[in-house]
Amino acid sequence: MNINRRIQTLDEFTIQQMRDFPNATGELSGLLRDLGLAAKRVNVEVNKAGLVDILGDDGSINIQGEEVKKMDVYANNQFMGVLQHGISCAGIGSEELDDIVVFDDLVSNKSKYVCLFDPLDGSSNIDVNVSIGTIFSIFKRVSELGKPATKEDFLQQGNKQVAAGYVIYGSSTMFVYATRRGVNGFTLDPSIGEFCLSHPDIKCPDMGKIYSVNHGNFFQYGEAVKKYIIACQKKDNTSGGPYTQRYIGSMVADVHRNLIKGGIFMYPSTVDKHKGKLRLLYECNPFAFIVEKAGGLATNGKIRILDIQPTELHERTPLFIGSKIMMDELDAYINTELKENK
Ligand code: P6P
Repeated sequence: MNINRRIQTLDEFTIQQMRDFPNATGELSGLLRDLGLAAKRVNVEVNKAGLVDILGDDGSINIQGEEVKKMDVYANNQFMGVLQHGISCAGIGSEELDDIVVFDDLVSNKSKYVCLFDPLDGSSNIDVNVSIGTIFSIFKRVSELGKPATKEDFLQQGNKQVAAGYVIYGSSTMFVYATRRGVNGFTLDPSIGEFCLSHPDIKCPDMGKIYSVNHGNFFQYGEAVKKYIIACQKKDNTSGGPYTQRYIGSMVADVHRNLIKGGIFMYPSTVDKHKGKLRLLYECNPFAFIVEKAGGLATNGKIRILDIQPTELHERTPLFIGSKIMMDELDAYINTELKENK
């Protein structure tokens, strides 16, 4: 029977990728499939969040000092659970957990990879039905296989990631991930309960017309950032502006939109948050890896996000990420300020 194989599922795609590398052990494909399974389970609860008692706070405060939403806890447990009971991950780091969790069992200690994730980013938007997401980052271990994973496995530079991705729980639910071979997006087909390849080989347009930043912090930003934001609003700016401002306070939704349409997303340092708000390991590194693989750029205002050497699990960094030409425009303002301040 000739089956029309127009649509590839995530599982089929990861297995196909593995076939292209005969020496592949299948562990990375298995890890991605595990993440896809957890994403489907979280999606079910996110989609009915308004109907069941899973909204609101669970009463605890996480290491970030933020109220933990019940959905945060549920999502964290789903992602940690599938990875802990899988065969492809030696341990995890999570925005919701104070420290890494090393799985330390015979099977997991032989696993080649560790995973960091923000299980449900943008959770403050859960109660008002705004798109939220999961963000993940995968590293090959540097510690000895057969023994428990160590902190060094997690504190690697972002340029060492083997894969990174996100799930966006929005008007549709998408699983987008990047490896060194490129970026591919899969949309959940509820009729078969599978993520299906819908956005093959995603490229970030070199130029866009969208700038995303929290204008409420405008007077807390540095001079170069303020000048660039003003330039984005000016008619006939260098790129035929003004640009359109889009910012919904959910990183996954904001960066996903700009990745597909072109644009720049900024979370600069502020007077109150001199290292910015976003976390390096499980928010900025994965998105920097994805956007760079799609042809865009990502910096902290000085160097590539992927070149930052982490020292702490929950450290934060300023983030500028998006279309190459827009990032170069911003860079010109930053370099001018540096010259003026010399
Ligand atoms: P602000 C959500 O809490 C989050 O971590 C990101 O998803 C989002 O981009 C950012 O914070 C929004 O922060 O300070 O602009 O509300």
